[in-house]
Amino acid sequence: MLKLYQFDPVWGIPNPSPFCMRMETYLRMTGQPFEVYTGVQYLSKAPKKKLPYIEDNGQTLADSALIIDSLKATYGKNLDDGMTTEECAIATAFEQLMAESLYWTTFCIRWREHWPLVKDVFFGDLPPVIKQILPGQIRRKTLKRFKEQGIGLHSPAEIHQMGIRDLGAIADFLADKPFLMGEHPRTVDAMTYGMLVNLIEVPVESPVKAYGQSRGNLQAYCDRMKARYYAG
Ligand SMILES: N[C@@H](CCC(=O)N[C@@H](CS)C(=O)NCC(=O)O)C(=O)O
Repeated sequence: MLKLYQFDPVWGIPNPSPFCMRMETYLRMTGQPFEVYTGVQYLSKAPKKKLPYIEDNGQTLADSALIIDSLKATYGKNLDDGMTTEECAIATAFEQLMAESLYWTTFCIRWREHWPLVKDVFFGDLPPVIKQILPGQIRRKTLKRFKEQGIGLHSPAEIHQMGIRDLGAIADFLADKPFLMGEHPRTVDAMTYGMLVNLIEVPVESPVKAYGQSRGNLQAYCDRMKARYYAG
């Protein structure tokens, strides 16, 4: 059976990583049977040193988007059947907005502005001596990466402004549709749900979260996805 490796769930949501949540949600959406293995220890075994990754039929695959492409090719189940070329292009653009823009905003807010919370949630279980050293080292590396990527060069206010712009685009496009592309849940909904939950349903306060919560259709969308794919 397909094995999914991801972080431990925290904060009462399926996963604190939008990409792990995207992967799990996609598998639930397709009805593919899978087993979940959770823990930060899987990072060192991950082929690209990031989670999620999967093992399936003797193959190890990394990167949620590439895994989804591969599963579509292997199992032939495509949630996007029937979408027009234009709809597919829009869905891809939204996936990239979330994966390449909103994701970085979210993580910058967590790691830069809410470090005590992040430290406690992600590293709270470490043995005392390691807890003194390791989290600080990881944070320094992470902040360096944010700067190299570009997002870390901006002020908190600028980052909030960018996050609100991205969230606003999602809320405006979703409007009163049940799913991002309309009546039917599509692949893009796996990323959308993973990203939105990680912004508006976590105890990480910011103007971006407040804005997301003020757009009622986003919360209603999360409730709909939860009821459909995570009930029971
Ligand atoms: N493009 C990758 C991104 C995965 C990713 O960035 N995972 C983060 C958590 S959200 C991670 O494993 N970070 C650990 C690290 O960079 O050390 C995907 O879609 O799977």
